[in-house]
Amino acid sequence: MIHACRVSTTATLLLFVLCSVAAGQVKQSPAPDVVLSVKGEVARELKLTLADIAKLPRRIVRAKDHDGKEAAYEGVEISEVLKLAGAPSGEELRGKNLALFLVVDAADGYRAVFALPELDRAFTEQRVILLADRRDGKALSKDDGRLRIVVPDEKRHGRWVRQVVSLTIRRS
Ligand SMILES: Nc1nc2c(c(=O)[nH]1)N[C@H]1C(S)=C(S)[C@@H](COP(=O)(O)O)O[C@H]1N2
Ligand SMILES: [Mo]
Repeated sequence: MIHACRVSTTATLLLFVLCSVAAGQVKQSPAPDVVLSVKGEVARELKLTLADIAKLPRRIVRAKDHDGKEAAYEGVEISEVLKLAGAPSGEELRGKNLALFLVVDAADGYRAVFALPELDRAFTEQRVILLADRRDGKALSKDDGRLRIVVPDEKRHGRWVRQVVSLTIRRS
């Protein structure tokens, strides 16, 4: 009886160890639903899913796309994502921090840069730079990808980065 009990205790322990190892391995592989990495000179590097992004304050802006068509773009301001990552903002954007910039990377290797004050409410009251995930109430097109930058007040569309995959804060 005692012997049987020991065997089952050992088996339970073994099962526990195996399960922990398996769980650890699952944790190590990147979550498949991560759509955006935020990294570089930030307090906390982030890997965000669309659900994480949906929890941030949302905005809708009307803007003309590259074909001259007006549309309602919905998403979150880049500044909100940077705030979540603890990137310097507002009062902290002084001295050496004014040499910080944001690199937006797309899945096709396209990249565009923004200076941090361009994205900061303390510097600019009405300017919106949006990380959009919807257009006219629908998910973005396949070409746009899951996330696209929208800069409503820019007449040229070079910085309207499609298929955004990461935001990196760098120091020049
Ligand atoms: N990922 C990615 N985004 C991009 C580009 C690109 O080549 N790759 N081209 C840019 C340029 S130069 C312009 S003018 C617009 C064109 O927008 P459209 O593809 O919606 O017409 O997308 C911008 N965003
Ligand atoms: Mo362009």
